[in-house]
Amino acid sequence: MLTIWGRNSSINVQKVLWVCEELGLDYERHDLGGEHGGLDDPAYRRRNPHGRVPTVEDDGLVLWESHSIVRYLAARHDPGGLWPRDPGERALAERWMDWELGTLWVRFRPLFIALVRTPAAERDPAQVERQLAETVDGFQLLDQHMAGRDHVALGRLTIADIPLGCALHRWLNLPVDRPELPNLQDWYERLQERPAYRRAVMQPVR
Ligand SMILES: N[C@@H](CCC(=O)N[C@@H](CS)C(=O)NCC(=O)O)C(=O)O
Repeated sequence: MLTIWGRNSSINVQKVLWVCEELGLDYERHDLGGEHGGLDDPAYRRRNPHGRVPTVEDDGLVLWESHSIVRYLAARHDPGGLWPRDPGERALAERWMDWELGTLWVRFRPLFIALVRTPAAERDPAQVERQLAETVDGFQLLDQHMAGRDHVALGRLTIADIPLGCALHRWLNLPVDRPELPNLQDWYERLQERPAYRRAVMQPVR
């Protein structure tokens, strides 16, 4: 049985939950982080010295870093599906995971923290404007990429869709003025047809 530690409001936990739901994996989840605390508990730190969520344990294997977990679960349970077998095809999918973590989220996270977790009186409007412009720039790139595509990479749902589909839900539910990004809107509508996406990702944005 797969064990997952992490609150389901966390974008990084949602990536793991979406894969589990998509593949019908049996798992148990323990709330941790955010209002649940527990990240500094010595027992948790022994599993995850980084002290963040998610962490998983699968048959004695302990893993943290959401994208590593997504890769592991997809490779173990869905080779040829979520996990592209061909190294070239896999690289085409993985680059979008890396782009989400290393570029898009780096821009989007500070904006998210400012708008959702910071009281309005404590926000720096000029900074928020800058963060918004950078985030819009990232989602515009993705919108252009999604023109004429049903999925982020290859012709099916793969590991590439997982982080970006999670980020998309946050973006489209953030209390902010957004430009029209029609390809992303279409993609969001298609994602919502997936029960696994609705169950794992479509949590209130907080
Ligand atoms: N790169 C890590 C980041 C993990 C991370 O920062 N998780 C956040 C939640 S999204 C966290 O643990 N925040 C502290 C908390 O929830 O209390 C990953 O992808 O797993």
